[in-house]
Amino acid sequence: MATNGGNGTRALGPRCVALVGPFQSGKTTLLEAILARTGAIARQGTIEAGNTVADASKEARHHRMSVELTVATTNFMGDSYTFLDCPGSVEFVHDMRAVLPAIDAAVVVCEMDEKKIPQLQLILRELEDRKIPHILFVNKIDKADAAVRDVLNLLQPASRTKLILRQIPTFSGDIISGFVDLALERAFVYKEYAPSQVVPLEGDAADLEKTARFSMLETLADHDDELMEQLLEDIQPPRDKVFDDLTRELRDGLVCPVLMGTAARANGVLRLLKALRHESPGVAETAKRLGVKQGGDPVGYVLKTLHTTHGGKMSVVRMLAGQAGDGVTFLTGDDEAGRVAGAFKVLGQSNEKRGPAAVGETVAFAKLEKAKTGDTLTAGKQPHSPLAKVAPYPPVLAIAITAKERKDDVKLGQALTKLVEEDPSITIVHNPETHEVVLWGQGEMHLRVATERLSDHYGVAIERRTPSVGYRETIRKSITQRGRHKKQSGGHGQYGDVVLEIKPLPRGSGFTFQERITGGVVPRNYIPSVEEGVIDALKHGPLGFPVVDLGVALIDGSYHTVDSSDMAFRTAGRIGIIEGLPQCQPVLLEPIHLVEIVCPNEATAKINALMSSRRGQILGFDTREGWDGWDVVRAKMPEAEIGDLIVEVRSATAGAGTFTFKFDHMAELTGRTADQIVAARRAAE
Ligand SMILES: Nc1nc2c(ncn2[C@@H]2O[C@H](COP(=O)(O)OP(=O)(O)OP(=O)(O)O)[C@@H](O)[C@H]2O)c(=O)[nH]1
Ligand SMILES: [Mg+2]
Repeated sequence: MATNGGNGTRALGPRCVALVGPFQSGKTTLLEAILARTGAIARQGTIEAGNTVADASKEARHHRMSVELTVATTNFMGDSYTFLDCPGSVEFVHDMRAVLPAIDAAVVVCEMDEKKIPQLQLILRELEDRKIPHILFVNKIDKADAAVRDVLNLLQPASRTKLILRQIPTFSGDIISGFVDLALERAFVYKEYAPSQVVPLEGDAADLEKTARFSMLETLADHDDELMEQLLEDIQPPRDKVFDDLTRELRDGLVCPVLMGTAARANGVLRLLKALRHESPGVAETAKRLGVKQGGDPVGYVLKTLHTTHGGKMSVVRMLAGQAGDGVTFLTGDDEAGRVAGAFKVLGQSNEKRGPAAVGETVAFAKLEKAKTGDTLTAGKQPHSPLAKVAPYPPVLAIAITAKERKDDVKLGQALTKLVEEDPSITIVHNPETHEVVLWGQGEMHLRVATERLSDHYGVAIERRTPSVGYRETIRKSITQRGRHKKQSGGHGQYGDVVLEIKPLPRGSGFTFQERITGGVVPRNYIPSVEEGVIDALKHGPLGFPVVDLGVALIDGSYHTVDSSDMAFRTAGRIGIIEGLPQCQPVLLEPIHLVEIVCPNEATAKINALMSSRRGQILGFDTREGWDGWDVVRAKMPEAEIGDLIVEVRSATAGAGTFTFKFDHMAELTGRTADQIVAARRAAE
């Protein structure tokens, strides 16, 4: 570790820093400001002009939001920094979660907006759980008012880690025109697209600074007895000591510093970069946190997988030990991940071929055919134990898709494989019953972007539908039914004759078949064919759905020595069911799931009402364990109502609520809803 002019111990080596934060807080704009400030780009682009380095995909530009991770490497004061601009939308949160294990620090971009506090809380929890040092950057200060003085009171409830205000705003009239850095004890005025200018600290600002600085020091002193004594004895602590404490307590996760600025004008960006440079940890600490040893085989972690149009598959990898480049063969788990065919420096969508990546660097490796996001790679003989496991959240919304043109079926299959490789929070399920390909994802926008990508990026136009609900039908009455198949047309005839006893069985029994033939009225060898015919007919009951929970017994019948055949008895069995079931009072069955919704507790009443309005049977609610201010609501709910539930859950909870569900039982459904379902099924057929 080198020291830097007394400003604490500065970490060495290339850094990897994620920009995270609630939806639309200004992360992509901040990246733009950082890249402009550090000279990676000549001019700062804007979201509105559609010319930012991040969000360069057609989908991101179109929706004016980040829909995937953007990687950008730049240099600041002689060190290499890779910034990872993460999407803020909860629907794309997996791209953020997947990078967290291997980063040195995160900048949490947020706003002075009460409505975004629950989302901020979710993000801070992820960082706290993974012990990632993080700095809050309160953005859009250009729009803030005097309430900004109260920023800690607004933000602290979202953080379990103690927040520590590092800067206070200064005003000219009602407008925030600059800030005082409480550690440096220096006042600055903002300059548009240029470093802030130092001005004398005087007047009101000087008084406010004293108070704010004291409370910053008090927080630091919670973890430093010496500082505590100095404060009690009214001794001014040396500036170096303050910086040392800020650095240590940030790295140890004891505090979370709060800075502020206006990304759109690059205000406050230089101070943020300096805080990262001097105070945030580097790869040595990160490797230690992950248990990666230095001096042995090269080790890397896959942050993201991309399928680029020209370069093919690219794996964005943070090197945590050793160096690796072109020609290196990596292992992942017990398998070979592939051989690197080119190492690239990444700046948004542009790649620049480069030499081997040193420890700490974040680069894209081409053609690691078997590497997946989240994999731990090693260039040694033995696989490295996985550094982290980031399972995507269970999906909450589904659409059924088909290629618009049949000829694209194979292409669609290949594209889906790549889509899931790029975004593991998408799941593909083939429904054998309906032959649907069902795409499961994290929300409406997530699925929309996935389908846009299929057509724009992979060239497969698709059609989308609401996926079918797994309805079934059953019967409520027993009958005995004859099924006869007799055909006498010229030469060889067909003859099969069966008597079936059909009776309802308890819910969940499925289907049973018995034979109670006496005296060989139906010869043994034909009985399996009768059963086949019955099973075949049960695939499509009188209401149009598979029939379950019934027992069928073959009790009587007759045969013909010449005309009887397997085929004829199969048909007889089918006829028996087709003619019998309508008389058995068929009834629709719908799947009911056990749903668990988690939400901030101010939304619990709304969630309860929402569940009831969707035919949900509320089982109760509890406080969510380990989550202050959150509840979990449990209910039983028909599958049909879960379809787009997430949309309303999110709107009732400022985007923070979500749910999981699992199949519970099948329940009878009668009345108007049932009639509509049956009519729709008929129409579809
Ligand atoms: N007034 C003001 N607007 C800003 C500032 N930074 C960003 N914006 C605007 O806020 C909106 C969102 O900015 P983005 O940079 O896309 O925010 P983001 O956090 O990357 O958004 P997602 O990635 O979709 O979560 C855009 O309209 C920006 O122009 C700022 O400092 N001041
Ligand atoms: Mg963004």
